[in-house]
Amino acid sequence: MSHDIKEISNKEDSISLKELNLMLRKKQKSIPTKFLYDDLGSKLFEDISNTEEYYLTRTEKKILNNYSSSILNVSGAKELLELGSGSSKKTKVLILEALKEKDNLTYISFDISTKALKMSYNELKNISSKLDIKLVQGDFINDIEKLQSTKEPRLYLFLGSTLGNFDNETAIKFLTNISQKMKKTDFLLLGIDKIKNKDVIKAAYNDKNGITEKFNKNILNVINKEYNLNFQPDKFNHLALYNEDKSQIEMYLKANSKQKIDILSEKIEINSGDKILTEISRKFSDTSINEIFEKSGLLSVKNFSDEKSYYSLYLLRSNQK
Ligand code: SAH
Ligand code: AVI
Repeated sequence: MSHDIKEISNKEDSISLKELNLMLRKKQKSIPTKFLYDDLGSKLFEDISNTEEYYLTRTEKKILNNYSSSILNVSGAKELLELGSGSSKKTKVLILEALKEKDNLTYISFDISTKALKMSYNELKNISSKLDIKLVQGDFINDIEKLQSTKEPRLYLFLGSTLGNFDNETAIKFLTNISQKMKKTDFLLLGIDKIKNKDVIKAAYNDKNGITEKFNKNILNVINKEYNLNFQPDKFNHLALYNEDKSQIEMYLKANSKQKIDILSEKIEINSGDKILTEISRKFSDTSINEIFEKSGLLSVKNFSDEKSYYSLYLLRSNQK
C-alpha cells in the first residue's frame, strides 16, 4: 500500500546550474549537502546508522527509549511534525509511547527525499489505526513557512544531529524560523551530537566497510543526473577529517587525478588533490548550543542525555510567545 506525498518544494528554489558552477570554482569547492539524499543516498544513510562506528543513531534511540514518556508529559503533544525524518525508525519509539495515552495522533513526516518518506510510511503504517500519517516532500531551509499550522499542541522534531550539518548562520536562521512558527503550546525536540574523544568522532565518518565513502561519492551521481554533468566518482577519494578548532567533521571528495568537468559549455579544471566539501557535521558543548538557542528565540526546558554524555536531546519552547 502506498500513501500520498504532498509536494511543497518549488523547483526554482533549488540552486541553479550557474550557482553550482560558482560553488565548484571557489577556492574551497563545495556541493550542497542536500544532494547526498536521492533514493540510494537515503538507503546508504540508513546503512550508516547501523554501522558499529556510527554511535549517533543508537545513542539517540537509547535516549528516546529512556525518556519518551517524560518528553511527552512535558510537551503534551497531539501532533508530531518531524523535519528531515529519514526512515522514522527512532521516532517510532516516541510514537508508540504517545499512542499509549492518546485516542489519536497525527505524525507528519517531512523530508526532501521521497525514498525517505516511503521508508517512513512503511515503518509506521501498521502500528495503529489511531495514527494518522502525513507525508510532505520539501526543503527544510526554503519551505518551513509553507507548513500548515493547526490548533493542536505540536511537537516539532529535528533529530539525528541534522542541525550539525548547518553553519552557524544557517542554524540560527533555521531555528528562528521554527521558533517564530511555534505556538505557546508547541515544543521542539532537537537531537545534538556532543564534543567527545576525537577518535570516536572520526571513526563514525570513516566506517571500515566503506558505507560512508559510498554515501559521499553518490553525491556526484546525484548532481550528474540533476544537472547533466560528467563527474566520475571513482576519480575521487572519501575524506572525513575532524577539525578540532571548529569541533566539526568536514567531509570532502578529494580528486585522485587531474580532470575536466563540462559545465555550462565551459570546463572546470580539477587538479589531483583538490577537495570538494560535501558536508560539515558539527559537534557542540552545552554552552555552544545554548548560545545558538538564545540567538534563535528558543528556551531549553529540559535536556536528556546518555550515560557517556555522547549525545543530547533538548526540549525547547519559543521565548517569543
Ligand atoms: N532524522 C533522521 C534522518 C537524518 S539524515 C535520523 O535521525 O535518522 C538527514 C535527513 O534529512 C535525510 O532523510 C534527508 O533526506 C533529509 N534532508 C537533507 N536535507 C534536507 C533539506 N534541505 N530539506 C528537507 N530534508 C532534508
Ligand atoms: C544527517 N547527518 C546528521 C549525518 C551526520 O552525521 O552529519 C549525515 C552523515 N554524514 C556522514 N555520515 C552520516
